[in-house]
Amino acid sequence: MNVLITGYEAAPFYKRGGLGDVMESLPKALSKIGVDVRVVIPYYNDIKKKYNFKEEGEFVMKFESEEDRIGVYSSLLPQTKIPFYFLDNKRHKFISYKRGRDKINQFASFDLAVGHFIGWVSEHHHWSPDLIHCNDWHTAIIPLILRKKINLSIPTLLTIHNLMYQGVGSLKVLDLLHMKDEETKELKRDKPATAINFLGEGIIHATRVSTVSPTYAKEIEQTERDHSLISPFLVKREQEGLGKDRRVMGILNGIDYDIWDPAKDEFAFHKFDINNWEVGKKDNKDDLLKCLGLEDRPTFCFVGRMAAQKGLDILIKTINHISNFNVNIIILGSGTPKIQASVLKIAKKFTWVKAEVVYDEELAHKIYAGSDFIIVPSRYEPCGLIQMIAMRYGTIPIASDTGGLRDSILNGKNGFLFKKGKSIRLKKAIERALSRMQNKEKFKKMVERAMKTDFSWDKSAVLYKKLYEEMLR
Ligand code: NHF
Repeated sequence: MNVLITGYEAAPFYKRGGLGDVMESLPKALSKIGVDVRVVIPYYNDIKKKYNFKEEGEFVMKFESEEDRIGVYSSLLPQTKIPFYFLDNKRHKFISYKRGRDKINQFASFDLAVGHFIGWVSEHHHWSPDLIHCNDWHTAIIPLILRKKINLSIPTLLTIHNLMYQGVGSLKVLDLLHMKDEETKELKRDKPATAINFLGEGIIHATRVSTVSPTYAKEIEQTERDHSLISPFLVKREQEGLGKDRRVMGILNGIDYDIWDPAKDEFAFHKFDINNWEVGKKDNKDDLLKCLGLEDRPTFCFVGRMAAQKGLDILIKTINHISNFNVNIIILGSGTPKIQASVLKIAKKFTWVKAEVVYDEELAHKIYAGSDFIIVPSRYEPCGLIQMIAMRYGTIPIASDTGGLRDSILNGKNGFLFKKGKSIRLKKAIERALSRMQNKEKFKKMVERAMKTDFSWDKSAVLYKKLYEEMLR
């Protein structure tokens, strides 16, 4: 089975978030179980500067009023035989925009390029995909382009990693794609005539839609259906399913145990495993606290993007109410200036709170290895990777009861869940955690259970393979 996976980013070549990790680890795991998988992403200037791959060839496509030349570059994913392709629009370079209108046009052009690339790769590399796996809004109009523009009937899977980002822009982008009016009038119906929602079009046109945890799949179908921008598309998919399986399927992400393994971690102060974790964690904690100038106390951490989704406001509120708890809080991450400023403010207020407002991979490893607990107060969480990583390092998660957090944490067994959005509930969960820590035997069991929980990609890859097979039947 040949599968072409596409999306905005893929580690190790270009990584900005959790999707980047998935686009590296899932192909690896799929390839181990016999799926012939290849990946295609934009050839951003950042990738070009770092790797400067050799050009394999080019093709031409019409976008706007011009003929665009698209260069094809490629490399194998390190330590594998999996080909990764990079497409370069020679007139309008693919840039890693943070936000903005131009992003809509850029990804329309990239998605069109992927459509044409399917022909290029089968002609030049004698490999034709049986199925295209798109990820998030950036590549969500590929199913539409394949059906209405390129005339290719290949099954498509759209995986939603975060429903909040939908790629909403002017409907004019369809003119740039040269999609004739009669082809698009279906899209214009029932919608503000000027807007296109990339993720929404993906939901309507993809053969199957999935997301990154079973609970988030339910949340998309139940909660979002009623009150979000995306609901008309979900309803339309349901009503006009045309024989497609209409449910949003949820497959939990995994983590890459080649990268996240305390026994091999070069960044941690000390390596350890399930057999010597008590000594290992203590040594890591001692060095971590010394390096941050903190006293020896129960230590809670937060690692992640400082975005509204991640619920740092809830954590900050809670911190103000636990100053008599005699604990340490370590916060690591970067993001929106406003959230960063409030994190720095709370760290200034209490000596037992330390904040590092940077993206620092090495320090993240040290924090996972040296903390007792990790707090994950997300307002919503499609899957979440940090709770799984922390568990592997024997660091107990205290997380909002939502999305993939609910699917990966067994409340009271290998972590704690609290009602999302409520600082008072977080405070109570911290109390529960501290009292569990005092009961040495029970706490030991909990840590060992957490370390042993299997979050390997192997399990999830089998589910994806099954889904692909179903789609090809
Ligand atoms: O794990 C990768 C990641 C998820 O919950 C995470 C998120 C973005 O919000 O699937 O995508």
